[in-house]
Amino acid sequence: MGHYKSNLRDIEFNLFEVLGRDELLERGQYKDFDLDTVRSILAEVDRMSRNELAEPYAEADRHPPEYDPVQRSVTVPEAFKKSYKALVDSEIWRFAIPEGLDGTPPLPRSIYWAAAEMITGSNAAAWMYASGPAFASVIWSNGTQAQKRIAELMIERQWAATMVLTEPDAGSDVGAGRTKAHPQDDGTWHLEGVKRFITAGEHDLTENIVHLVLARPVGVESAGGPGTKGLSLFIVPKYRFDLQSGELGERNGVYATNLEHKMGLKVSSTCELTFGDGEPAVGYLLGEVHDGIAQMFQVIEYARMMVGTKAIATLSTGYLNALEYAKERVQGADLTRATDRTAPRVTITHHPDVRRSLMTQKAYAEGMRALVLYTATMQDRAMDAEARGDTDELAERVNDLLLPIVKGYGSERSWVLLGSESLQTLGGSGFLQDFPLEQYVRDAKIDTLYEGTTAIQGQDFFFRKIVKDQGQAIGWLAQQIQETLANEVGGDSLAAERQHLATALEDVQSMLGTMFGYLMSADPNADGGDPRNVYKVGQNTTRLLLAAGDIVVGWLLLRQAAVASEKLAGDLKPADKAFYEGKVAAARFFAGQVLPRVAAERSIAESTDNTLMDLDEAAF
Ligand code: ST9
Ligand code: FAD
Repeated sequence: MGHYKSNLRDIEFNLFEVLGRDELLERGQYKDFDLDTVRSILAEVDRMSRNELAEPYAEADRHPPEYDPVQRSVTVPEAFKKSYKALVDSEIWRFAIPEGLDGTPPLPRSIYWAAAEMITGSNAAAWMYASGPAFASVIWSNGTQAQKRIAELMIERQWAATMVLTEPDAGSDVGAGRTKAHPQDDGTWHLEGVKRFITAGEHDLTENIVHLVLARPVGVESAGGPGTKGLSLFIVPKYRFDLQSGELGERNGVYATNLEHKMGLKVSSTCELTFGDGEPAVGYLLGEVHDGIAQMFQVIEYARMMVGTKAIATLSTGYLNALEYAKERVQGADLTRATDRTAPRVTITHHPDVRRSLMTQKAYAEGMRALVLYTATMQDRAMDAEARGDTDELAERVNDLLLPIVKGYGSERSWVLLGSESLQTLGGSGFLQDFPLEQYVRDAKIDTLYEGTTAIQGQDFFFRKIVKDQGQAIGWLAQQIQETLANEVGGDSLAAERQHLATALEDVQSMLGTMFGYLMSADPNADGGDPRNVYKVGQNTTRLLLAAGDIVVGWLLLRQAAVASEKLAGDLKPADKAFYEGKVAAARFFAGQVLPRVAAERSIAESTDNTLMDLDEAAF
């Protein structure tokens, strides 16, 4: 058995007992899937994740990919290759691509992300290397007729793919990118520049790698201007190929010129890629339109959901590993007999502080799983509307609103809790490589960084998903929470928890009001407006993101507790009884011990001034 401990029971509870995903099956576009089939898919993913995918986790960390500077190639460890092959052979990727591209009939996205949790929790790097088909679907839906053939070849020949934005001077600020694209007479483009930190930029898992590269076209009217809007998206393969047969031709002029040495997630190769140094790096403009940043955001939105899911999955397995250890580890006497030297020693689960820690981990891990799956239900709605030839604008807006919470809040809470609580539960043993916790901490840290740092998620949440959206999505979400409160979901026994949620919701709404106030007072056209007041907003965007995440998680845990309470009134098997009692306990704990902290965040937001910004840099 590998390191990974899944929680299929809780995944199914979310999907079928709380979110009603079974009701979507066997009808409409999902007519090909019934509940038994879906359960068996999840069971198989669970089995594969705990076995083949989890197996090389430590070994691939200790023997990471190697770079050959002469060949400019990267070799991935053999043990990992087996895992990668198992994942590709499982054909789970077919669920993410359109039927026209040889995908399966549509499966609700919520089921897909439930499966993704287990795969990213057991071996996230394998999931990333195996993302070629998902990338192909972006080329398929945006590409010209000829480019659709590229997408087909990517599937037929199982090519890998990458997303290529970052440059040494353009990280968060993608619009600062300087990589250029020169138009050629034959309709192709030659790319020139250096990109860095490219995940799976080079490896020996597939015969070809298709890079999706943002670059600035040169000498083209109405394209190539400053910032992100001047970027276009190019398909740049490692090897050129015959467009019909896919047979590989000459090597294209894109090379890995470095492999990074990282803190964690080491088996995922992170490369510097140099384009057009000596040989032309030939690319094709995606869809023959200069709309690069919007096209790339189709990939980014998916990747942000994936990164949040990965982080939360890691916290879940971290918690379950910590729990197993805590149930075995005997240390100290029960606190009621602490002064009695003859008192029997107990397992650490008897200590109040260990219980506090375990319940903190459980509540967050399960609450954030609910956050991922609830967000996925918005994708289900959007996909359903699309199948009817319609759009569900509200579902799309709410999905957009929740994405920075899944990614930003999910990764921050997971990474911090993995270190401060999960690893801590094991005491000194947690610091050793005998257990997976230290690797979890190292591997999960990246989730707060790539796909937009937490600061970027916070700004996206406030400026784009709330202000630019004119509060439509957040207003709807707040209304859903209000309805839970007004309908007294969970009855008398959860009244205190509802009160905590109501207070915290008010606190977040008040924070939001305060921040709107700062923003309006930054308008130079307003009476007494001072543009520097936008700094007061900037000091609070991450705070708001984290507080909003706590509200959504608190709300979803409460809804879970209400379902569990109803079940507890019936006749249950012991395992189910324990499960539902755990659900109620997690919701109570989160409401009582986490949500009250939102009041402090509100107070900090309200008292923000600009002294921090006025401080001379030398004083730091
Ligand atoms: C990275 C990869 O870190 C790490 C892991 C790799 C894993 C690989 C595996 C993943 C598999 C993926 C497979 C693909 C599958 C796809 C399946 C699909 C079904 N939402 O605000 P503005 C757009 S990669 C949507 O003015 P600035 C929008 O078009 C590196 N769109 O921004 C907008 O125009 P408009 C990741 C958004 O000030 C335009 O951008 N790097 C959103 O010019 C301009 O917007 C980062 O993530 C959004 N939320 O630029 C960079 N936001 O307004 C982080 C913007 O007219 N930095 N657009 O609609 C940022 O995000 C910055 O805020 C910035 C700022 C670059 C957007
Ligand atoms: P910077 O942008 O320099 O940020 C430094 C600090 O300043 C951060 O704390 C940030 O939050 C803060 N900051 C920056 N700007 C602002 C602002 N406007 N407001 C507030 N705070 C700000 N990129 C790809 O294109 N493709 C990939 O496949 C890919 N994979 C990656 C894999 C790994 C392992 C790593 C480490 C990175 C990867 N990246 C990839 C790049 C990644 O997306 C960037 O590292 C990330 O977007 C941050 O950019 P940066 O590192 O340049 O940090």
